[in-house]
Amino acid sequence: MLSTRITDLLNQQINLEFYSSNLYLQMRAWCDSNSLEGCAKFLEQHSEEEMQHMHRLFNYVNEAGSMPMIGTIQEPKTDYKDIQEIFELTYQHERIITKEINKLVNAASKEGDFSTVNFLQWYVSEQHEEEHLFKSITDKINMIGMDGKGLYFIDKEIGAMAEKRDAQ
Ligand code: OFO
Repeated sequence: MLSTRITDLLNQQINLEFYSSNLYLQMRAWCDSNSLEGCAKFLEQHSEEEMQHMHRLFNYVNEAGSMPMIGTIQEPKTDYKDIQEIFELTYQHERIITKEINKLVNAASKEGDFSTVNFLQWYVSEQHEEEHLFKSITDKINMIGMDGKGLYFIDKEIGAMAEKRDAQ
């Protein structure tokens, strides 16, 4: 059985994963409407992954005999300046998620709730990968630059990353 504090923190995380999924879906729509098909595909894929992260937490809370609660989900921003802003925001967002996961691990550990600590290890590894992935994309965008054909190549490159993930 989870303590009230850990249940509340896990529910906050459920909410955050839901928000992440909506945020990436909204960004996908912006990319689609700007003919950036590769970026749209990548963000769609990530939106789906975040929904899986949400379900994983939701099921854990349920299986542990507590009540998962969705609550009100923050509205994502709809308008973006360009693709550089989008991927900088995704990187910043993933860093926030990492901090929240670390807080959760810390709280569960302090309570001696090792089942939750163990469950959260998957998220710890996932965040390490995600931060690395989004950082590498922002680095690539800065390297290629968005002038001339830059934007076209960025979209191709990010689309190829999405295809590679699909094939895994
Ligand atoms: Fe992209 O993060 Fe979920 O956990």
